[in-house]
Amino acid sequence: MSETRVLEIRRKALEANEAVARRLREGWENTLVLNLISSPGSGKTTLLEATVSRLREEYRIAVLEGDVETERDADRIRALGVPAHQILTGGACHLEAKLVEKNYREADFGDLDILFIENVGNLICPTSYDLGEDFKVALLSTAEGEDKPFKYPAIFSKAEVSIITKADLLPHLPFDVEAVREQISTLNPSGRILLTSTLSGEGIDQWCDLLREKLGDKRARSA
Ligand SMILES: Nc1nc2c(ncn2[C@@H]2O[C@H](COP(=O)(O)OP(=O)(O)O)[C@@H](O)[C@H]2O)c(=O)[nH]1
Ligand SMILES: [Mg+2]
Repeated sequence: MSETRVLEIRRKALEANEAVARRLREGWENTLVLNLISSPGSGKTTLLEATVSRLREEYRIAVLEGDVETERDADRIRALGVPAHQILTGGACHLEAKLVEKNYREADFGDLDILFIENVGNLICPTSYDLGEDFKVALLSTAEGEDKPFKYPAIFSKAEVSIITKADLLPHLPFDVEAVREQISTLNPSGRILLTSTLSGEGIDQWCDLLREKLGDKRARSA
Protein backbone atom coordinates (compact mmCIF):
# COMPACT_ATOMS: atom_id res chain seq x y z
CA MET A 1 0.00 0.00 0.00
CA SER A 2 1.33 3.48 -0.85
CA GLU A 3 2.30 5.88 1.89
CA THR A 4 -0.36 8.35 0.73
CA ARG A 5 -3.05 5.67 1.05
CA VAL A 6 -1.87 4.75 4.58
CA LEU A 7 -1.99 8.43 5.61
CA GLU A 8 -5.47 8.78 4.12
CA ILE A 9 -6.76 5.75 6.09
CA ARG A 10 -5.22 7.13 9.28
CA ARG A 11 -6.78 10.57 8.69
CA LYS A 12 -10.22 9.00 8.18
CA ALA A 13 -9.85 6.87 11.33
CA LEU A 14 -8.95 9.96 13.38
CA GLU A 15 -11.90 11.90 11.91
CA ALA A 16 -14.27 9.08 12.83
CA ASN A 17 -12.74 9.03 16.33
CA GLU A 18 -13.28 12.81 16.67
CA ALA A 19 -16.99 12.45 15.89
CA VAL A 20 -17.49 9.87 18.66
CA ALA A 21 -15.33 11.90 21.08
CA ARG A 22 -17.54 14.96 20.46
CA ARG A 23 -20.63 12.89 21.30
CA LEU A 24 -19.02 11.59 24.50
CA ARG A 25 -17.97 15.12 25.54
CA GLU A 26 -21.55 16.38 25.11
CA GLY A 27 -22.82 13.60 27.38
CA TRP A 28 -20.19 14.43 30.04
CA GLU A 29 -21.33 18.04 30.48
CA ASN A 30 -21.38 17.72 34.29
CA THR A 31 -18.58 15.21 34.77
CA LEU A 32 -14.87 15.98 34.89
CA VAL A 33 -13.18 13.42 32.63
CA LEU A 34 -9.43 12.76 32.60
CA ASN A 35 -7.39 10.64 30.19
CA LEU A 36 -4.24 9.34 31.94
CA ILE A 37 -1.34 8.51 29.65
CA SER A 38 2.14 7.16 30.42
CA SER A 39 4.42 4.24 29.72
CA PRO A 40 3.63 0.99 31.59
CA GLY A 41 4.62 1.11 35.25
CA SER A 42 4.83 4.91 35.67
CA GLY A 43 2.25 4.73 38.43
CA LYS A 44 -1.14 5.49 36.84
CA THR A 45 -3.15 2.90 38.76
CA THR A 46 -1.31 3.59 42.02
CA LEU A 47 -2.04 7.31 41.69
CA LEU A 48 -5.69 6.49 40.99
CA GLU A 49 -5.80 4.27 44.09
CA ALA A 50 -4.45 7.15 46.21
CA THR A 51 -6.83 9.62 44.55
CA VAL A 52 -10.04 7.64 44.89
CA SER A 53 -9.16 6.73 48.49
CA ARG A 54 -9.04 10.45 49.29
CA LEU A 55 -11.98 11.65 47.20
CA ARG A 56 -14.48 8.76 47.27
CA GLU A 57 -16.51 10.29 50.14
CA GLU A 58 -16.54 13.72 48.50
CA TYR A 59 -17.40 12.84 44.90
CA ARG A 60 -19.12 10.19 42.77
CA ILE A 61 -16.11 8.68 41.02
CA ALA A 62 -15.63 5.87 38.52
CA VAL A 63 -12.67 4.53 36.55
CA LEU A 64 -12.39 3.05 33.07
CA GLU A 65 -9.23 0.95 32.93
CA GLY A 66 -7.62 0.37 29.53
CA ASP A 67 -5.29 -2.58 29.10
CA VAL A 68 -4.32 -5.12 26.49
CA GLU A 69 -5.07 -8.02 28.84
CA THR A 70 -6.35 -8.80 32.40
CA GLU A 71 -8.81 -7.20 34.81
CA ARG A 72 -6.09 -6.47 37.36
CA ASP A 73 -6.24 -2.67 37.36
CA ALA A 74 -10.05 -2.57 37.56
CA ASP A 75 -9.87 -5.08 40.44
CA ARG A 76 -7.44 -2.77 42.30
CA ILE A 77 -9.89 0.15 42.07
CA ARG A 78 -12.96 -1.98 42.92
CA ALA A 79 -11.12 -3.24 46.02
CA LEU A 80 -11.37 0.35 47.29
CA GLY A 81 -15.15 0.38 46.88
CA VAL A 82 -15.10 2.55 43.75
CA PRO A 83 -16.77 1.37 40.53
CA ALA A 84 -14.36 0.42 37.77
CA HIS A 85 -14.77 -1.22 34.39
CA GLN A 86 -11.96 -2.89 32.47
CA ILE A 87 -11.62 -2.16 28.76
CA LEU A 88 -9.55 -4.80 26.98
CA THR A 89 -8.09 -3.74 23.65
CA GLY A 90 -7.03 -7.26 22.66
CA GLY A 91 -3.63 -6.05 21.48
CA ALA A 92 -4.17 -2.42 20.48
CA CYS A 93 -1.75 0.02 22.11
CA HIS A 94 -4.30 2.77 22.79
CA LEU A 95 -7.98 3.40 23.55
CA GLU A 96 -10.30 4.78 20.88
CA ALA A 97 -13.44 6.79 21.52
CA LYS A 98 -15.71 4.08 20.06
CA LEU A 99 -14.37 1.46 22.48
CA VAL A 100 -14.67 3.90 25.39
CA GLU A 101 -18.28 4.71 24.44
CA LYS A 102 -19.24 1.01 24.24
CA ASN A 103 -17.64 0.19 27.59
CA TYR A 104 -18.93 3.31 29.33
CA ARG A 105 -22.47 2.32 28.32
CA GLU A 106 -21.94 -1.24 29.52
CA ALA A 107 -20.49 -0.04 32.83
CA ASP A 108 -23.66 1.98 33.55
CA PHE A 109 -21.98 4.04 36.29
CA GLY A 110 -24.90 6.47 36.69
CA ASP A 111 -24.31 10.19 37.40
CA LEU A 112 -20.65 10.97 38.12
CA ASP A 113 -18.61 13.92 39.30
CA ILE A 114 -15.27 12.55 38.10
CA LEU A 115 -14.47 9.84 35.54
CA PHE A 116 -10.86 8.70 35.19
CA ILE A 117 -9.82 6.88 32.02
CA GLU A 118 -6.51 5.05 32.42
CA ASN A 119 -5.16 4.58 28.92
CA VAL A 120 -3.08 1.60 27.78
CA GLY A 121 0.54 1.98 28.96
CA ASN A 122 2.24 3.73 26.04
CA LEU A 123 3.65 7.22 25.50
CA ILE A 124 2.99 7.39 21.77
CA CYS A 125 -0.14 5.62 20.46
CA PRO A 126 -2.77 7.11 22.84
CA THR A 127 -1.69 10.70 22.15
CA SER A 128 -3.67 11.27 18.93
CA TYR A 129 -6.96 9.78 20.14
CA ASP A 130 -9.44 12.15 21.76
CA LEU A 131 -11.66 10.17 24.14
CA GLY A 132 -14.01 13.05 24.95
CA GLU A 133 -11.94 13.95 28.03
CA ASP A 134 -11.60 17.42 29.51
CA PHE A 135 -7.86 17.03 29.46
CA LYS A 136 -5.03 14.57 29.16
CA VAL A 137 -2.68 13.89 32.08
CA ALA A 138 0.83 12.68 31.21
CA LEU A 139 2.77 10.77 33.86
CA LEU A 140 6.52 10.29 33.87
CA SER A 141 8.23 8.44 36.71
CA THR A 142 11.62 9.50 38.00
CA ALA A 143 12.92 6.00 37.17
CA GLU A 144 12.28 6.48 33.44
CA GLY A 145 14.99 9.07 32.85
CA GLU A 146 15.03 12.83 32.49
CA ASP A 147 15.21 12.91 28.68
CA LYS A 148 11.67 11.67 28.07
CA PRO A 149 9.67 14.89 27.48
CA PHE A 150 11.86 15.95 24.55
CA LYS A 151 11.93 12.34 23.24
CA TYR A 152 8.13 12.05 23.37
CA PRO A 153 7.12 15.68 22.75
CA ALA A 154 3.59 15.05 21.45
CA ILE A 155 2.10 13.82 24.71
CA PHE A 156 3.85 16.41 26.89
CA SER A 157 2.71 19.19 24.51
CA LYS A 158 -0.89 18.03 24.59
CA ALA A 159 -1.32 17.13 28.26
CA GLU A 160 -2.80 19.98 30.29
CA VAL A 161 -1.27 18.41 33.39
CA SER A 162 2.03 16.53 33.62
CA ILE A 163 2.90 14.55 36.72
CA ILE A 164 6.41 13.50 37.66
CA THR A 165 5.75 10.40 39.79
CA LYS A 166 7.83 8.41 42.31
CA ALA A 167 9.45 11.50 43.85
CA ASP A 168 10.51 9.29 46.80
CA LEU A 169 13.08 7.63 44.50
CA LEU A 170 14.89 10.91 43.74
CA PRO A 171 17.67 10.37 46.33
CA HIS A 172 18.64 7.18 44.47
CA LEU A 173 18.48 8.42 40.87
CA PRO A 174 20.27 10.83 38.58
CA PHE A 175 17.06 12.67 37.69
CA ASP A 176 17.11 16.46 37.47
CA VAL A 177 13.54 17.54 38.28
CA GLU A 178 14.17 21.17 37.25
CA ALA A 179 15.55 20.07 33.86
CA VAL A 180 12.43 17.94 33.29
CA ARG A 181 10.18 20.82 34.35
CA GLU A 182 11.96 23.05 31.83
CA GLN A 183 11.50 20.54 29.01
CA ILE A 184 7.79 20.21 29.75
CA SER A 185 7.36 24.00 30.07
CA THR A 186 9.13 24.51 26.74
CA LEU A 187 6.77 22.04 25.06
CA ASN A 188 3.68 23.32 26.86
CA PRO A 189 4.09 26.77 28.43
CA SER A 190 0.58 26.84 29.94
CA GLY A 191 0.64 23.25 31.26
CA ARG A 192 0.63 22.44 34.97
CA ILE A 193 3.39 20.24 36.42
CA LEU A 194 3.13 18.27 39.65
CA LEU A 195 5.65 16.16 41.53
CA THR A 196 4.08 13.26 43.42
CA SER A 197 4.85 10.19 45.47
CA THR A 198 2.19 7.73 46.53
CA LEU A 199 4.65 6.36 49.10
CA SER A 200 5.39 9.60 50.95
CA GLY A 201 2.14 11.35 49.93
CA GLU A 202 4.08 14.26 48.39
CA GLY A 203 2.00 16.23 45.89
CA ILE A 204 -1.18 14.20 46.36
CA ASP A 205 -3.00 17.07 48.13
CA GLN A 206 -2.10 19.45 45.27
CA TRP A 207 -3.33 16.87 42.74
CA CYS A 208 -6.65 16.47 44.57
CA ASP A 209 -6.99 20.28 44.84
CA LEU A 210 -6.37 20.55 41.10
CA LEU A 211 -9.20 18.06 40.47
CA ARG A 212 -11.54 20.04 42.76
CA GLU A 213 -10.60 23.26 40.95
CA LYS A 214 -11.10 21.76 37.46
CA LEU A 215 -14.47 20.25 38.38
CA GLY A 216 -15.56 23.59 39.90
CA ASP A 217 -14.47 25.45 36.75
CA LYS A 218 -16.33 23.02 34.50
CA ARG A 219 -19.54 23.21 36.53
CA ALA A 220 -19.33 27.02 36.61
CA ARG A 221 -18.94 27.07 32.81
CA SER A 222 -21.89 24.75 32.17
CA ALA A 223 -24.19 26.50 34.72
N1 LIG B 1 8.59 4.14 44.80
C1 LIG B 1 7.40 4.34 44.24
N2 LIG B 1 6.82 3.36 43.54
C2 LIG B 1 5.61 3.59 42.99
C3 LIG B 1 4.94 4.85 43.11
N3 LIG B 1 3.79 4.78 42.40
C4 LIG B 1 3.73 3.54 41.88
N4 LIG B 1 4.81 2.82 42.23
C5 LIG B 1 5.11 1.42 41.86
O1 LIG B 1 5.30 1.36 40.45
C6 LIG B 1 4.81 0.10 39.95
C7 LIG B 1 3.86 0.34 38.80
O2 LIG B 1 2.74 1.07 39.28
P1 LIG B 1 1.33 1.06 38.55
O3 LIG B 1 0.48 2.07 39.25
O4 LIG B 1 0.80 -0.31 38.41
O5 LIG B 1 1.74 1.63 37.08
P2 LIG B 1 0.86 1.78 35.75
O6 LIG B 1 1.28 0.66 34.85
O7 LIG B 1 1.25 3.12 35.18
O8 LIG B 1 -0.58 1.73 36.13
C8 LIG B 1 4.17 -0.61 41.13
O9 LIG B 1 5.09 -1.55 41.62
C9 LIG B 1 3.93 0.50 42.13
O10 LIG B 1 3.93 0.07 43.47
C10 LIG B 1 5.58 5.87 43.88
O11 LIG B 1 5.08 7.00 44.05
N5 LIG B 1 6.81 5.56 44.42
MG1 LIG C 1 -2.16 0.49 35.40
